[in-house]
Amino acid sequence: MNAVGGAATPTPRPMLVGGDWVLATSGETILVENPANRQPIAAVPRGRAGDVAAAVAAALAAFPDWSRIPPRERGRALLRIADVLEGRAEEIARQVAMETGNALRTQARPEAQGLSQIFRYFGGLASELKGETIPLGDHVLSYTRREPIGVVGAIIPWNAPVLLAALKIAPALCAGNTVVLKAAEDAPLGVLMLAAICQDHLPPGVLNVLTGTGPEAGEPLARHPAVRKLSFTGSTAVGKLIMSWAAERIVPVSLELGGKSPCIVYPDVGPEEWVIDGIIAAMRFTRQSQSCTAGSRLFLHRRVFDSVLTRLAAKVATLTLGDPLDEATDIGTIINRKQFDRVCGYVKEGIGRRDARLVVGGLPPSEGPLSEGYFAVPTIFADATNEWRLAREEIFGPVLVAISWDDEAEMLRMANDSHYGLAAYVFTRDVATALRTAHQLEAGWVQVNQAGGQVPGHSYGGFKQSGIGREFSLEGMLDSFTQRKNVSVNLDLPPK
Ligand code: TXE
Repeated sequence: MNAVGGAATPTPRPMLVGGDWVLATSGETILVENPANRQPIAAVPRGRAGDVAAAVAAALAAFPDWSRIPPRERGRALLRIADVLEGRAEEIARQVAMETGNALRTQARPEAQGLSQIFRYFGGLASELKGETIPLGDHVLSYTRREPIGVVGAIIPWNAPVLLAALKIAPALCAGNTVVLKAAEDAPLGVLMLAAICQDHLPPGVLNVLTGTGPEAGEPLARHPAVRKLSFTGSTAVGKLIMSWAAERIVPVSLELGGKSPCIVYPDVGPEEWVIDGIIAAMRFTRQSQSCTAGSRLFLHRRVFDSVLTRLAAKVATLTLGDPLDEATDIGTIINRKQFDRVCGYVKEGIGRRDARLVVGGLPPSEGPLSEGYFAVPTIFADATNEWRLAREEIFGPVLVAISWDDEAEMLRMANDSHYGLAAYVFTRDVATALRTAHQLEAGWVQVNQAGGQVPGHSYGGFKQSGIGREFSLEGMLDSFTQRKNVSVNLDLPPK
């Protein structure tokens, strides 16, 4: 987000409330900037409490009918949406690349292509919204039903905007809830495209998508008394606020928050190409490491420390930064000025430490084409300790710290010494070592000898302050978006 729109702002792209495409009641707008050149690309409505109230009222009105539609019919609506998303993935990808600065080839396109998979996966799970029978004897029928919760308030960030929107919309709707989703102010455009595609296949009010800032639109949504479930992805700081508001009226909350994930390399694998590629993928360098699952603490065994770092630095230096829409670009830009300054601050701090060794990268170029956008250079500091601020705080930018180890127990202690517990990566050819390590790591999502993204079916979510609840999975839909009701029927009535 850049500024409040004035006379010269582009015509705003409206938001979705009750099946209608509307502007903010105040008429105010927010400019969306292309972070690769800092030029405005669009304006969106600056929603506030009144707009939130209208969206929640529409979702509430749509709930009785939508929740009573047989689940498989709701599932079929999601499957129809999936078919359209498949055909329009490229259009969405280009929009996401322009507003987020994520490179089209490496990030925005795979993200947009994943949307149809998510809608298909959850659409197909409609038949799994089933309950249990409890064996209490022939005279009683006791069973549970999975019922929708009501109006879901969903708030998402900008780092993978359409994917994160889909992960809330598809399971919530399949389970019979209605949704009010607030897009992130920095990346609302792809989400509005997704909303338009969904709206063509849904009754009015079932899905409502608002644009606006966190305090002005997010907070009124999270605090609205008619919202019966909160699902949030974003920073741990805002996650805590969301949870406190949920506590005020006892509504269930799912939180997908930050991370500072360990990436562990055992000495039986060294600077082999697949390991180097795995570390780069785990660090999500091609998304400027703006990922909650970034493996941003690299624990290299002392025996392979130098050899892995040398190969890693050489490979990282070959990655191409540039225009996100250029097919040759591997790495795009940081989302906005605030995040860019933050990332640069951490790089400066590393450079300023006498005990830190800069292996590759550094501060962004101050001249040339890259200086026109928020381009941060992939950076690695070696000889780090787990106590450094760079090793403890989520940087959300391409700054990796490498820590050497030789005692497994001590390495695991350090890996777990974080208030986060989202992802972890382990590289070793020894299966027993891999599984022993995976089982001891305090992380909700462990990858061994691979570092790809989540896929539908993974049970994904965090331990500790990385969050509560799971996404991407059947259990994510059932636990996050349904509530159980037990019904017990006495079958043994006395004769009349
Ligand atoms: O996140 P925010 P920001 C982390 C990462 C990053 C930091 C800041 O460390 O550096 O958070 O990013 C809405 N009430 N992650 O500032 O503020 C906001 O409008 C209600 C990790 O972008 O959490 C947006 O829609 N809502 C992360 C969403 O919350 C509020 C992804 C996320 O914004 C609000 C993003 C409020 N008071 C950042 N304030 C991940 N888990 O992947 C903001 N919002």
